[in-house]
Amino acid sequence: MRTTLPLSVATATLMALSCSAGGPEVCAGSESIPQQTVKVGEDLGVTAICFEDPSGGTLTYTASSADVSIVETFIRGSVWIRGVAPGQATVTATATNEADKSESIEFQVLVTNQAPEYTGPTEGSVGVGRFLSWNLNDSVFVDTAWTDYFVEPDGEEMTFEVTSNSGSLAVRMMDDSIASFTGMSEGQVQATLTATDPHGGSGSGNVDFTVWEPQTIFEDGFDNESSLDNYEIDTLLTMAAIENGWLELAAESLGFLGYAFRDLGGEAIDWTIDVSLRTVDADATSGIRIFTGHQRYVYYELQFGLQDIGLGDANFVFAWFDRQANGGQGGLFVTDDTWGISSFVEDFVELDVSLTIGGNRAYVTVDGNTLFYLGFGLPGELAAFMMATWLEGQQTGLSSRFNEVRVTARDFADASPPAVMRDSYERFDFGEFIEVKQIQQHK
Ligand SMILES: [Ca+2]
Ligand SMILES: [Ca+2]
Repeated sequence: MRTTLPLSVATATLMALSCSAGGPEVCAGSESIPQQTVKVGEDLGVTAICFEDPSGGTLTYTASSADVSIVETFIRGSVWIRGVAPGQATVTATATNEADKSESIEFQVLVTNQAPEYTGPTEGSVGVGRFLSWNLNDSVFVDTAWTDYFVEPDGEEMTFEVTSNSGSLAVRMMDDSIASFTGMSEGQVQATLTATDPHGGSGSGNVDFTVWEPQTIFEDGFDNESSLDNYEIDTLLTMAAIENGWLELAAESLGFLGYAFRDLGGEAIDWTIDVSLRTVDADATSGIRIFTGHQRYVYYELQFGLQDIGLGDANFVFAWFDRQANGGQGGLFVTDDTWGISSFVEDFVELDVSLTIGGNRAYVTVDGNTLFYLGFGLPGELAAFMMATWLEGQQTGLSSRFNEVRVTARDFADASPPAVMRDSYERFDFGEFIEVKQIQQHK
């Protein structure tokens, strides 16, 4: 009677036959190598591999991976593996003797998946009616250092989700990676951010949000003549008048602004300035300057109306003044995002403009549309502001108009900070800030 060998025995017999005749052999007891487990980026020497040469000669080793996108092999005396991406692949280790005879053995490698981990901020705040957006693929400044929102140890793509445990904070993903948070009503809210990798591994982090009610620091609808008493106006440079609920500012001197300046006598923190404005003359532009009280970044400027800013044509521009630029002469700076031609601004008659700075971001909306949004590390205080008319051509006496202005903020600190601001513009001559400056691209 004929006996049929079990398949495994038959295979082993065949292998032994094909690889005999004086070649290297797998050590007795090492015929089966257990699955090896590594993480992405981890190196592991496969100590279970054992070959011997019956003739006692020297063996050299090689190894290959069936899928180098998952695991790579290399030789460091013996066979080593390195995890490349989560998954499973077969590795073949081969020993060759001096007579060029070889023997191989296969084993499985599992590159384990590591889930994303939340490393971003654990606290946030936003005012009612205001918003924040976080790019979760990006990093964020927390306390004293930059940190990623999420770390993906395997370097894989993540998909994101955001939830909120209260209607006080509306949340949503605006695109693949940008989470937005909008304050709806005062309260303490927990938002949860989750990232998931392609293998379904996920990690979450909770962010405790304070949704605060902005307080009105200053507002003026220009309803009567006495409004003018609220502002410092240089009558050599500016003709100011109030008519039908509008403040009109005509610029009387080339190279200077026509302006109405208001010192708040304190510092607004985490603030928004809302202003509705219009240009009257095509060769004049209209906008606001915000004085920060900071010695170096003295003011921010937001201007509307068609003009050539030196870098190109723009119908809006937001810039900041850096006193240390240009060898100490100071200069105005923009980024790509903060100037240009916007359809929201084109052919405007009256614009409702809102500029918000604080909490490491700055953004502008016009008529409810977001003009730009920036992660922003410059000073977040508002100590004073001016509404202004800029002349673009060679004609003086041109004007723009303002329907109302309102400053709202999370906090208002009176006392010492404005003295710093006073110092910053009095000591260095206030006139420095009412000249028209050339605008530069921030690098
Ligand atoms: Ca992963
Ligand atoms: Ca008005």
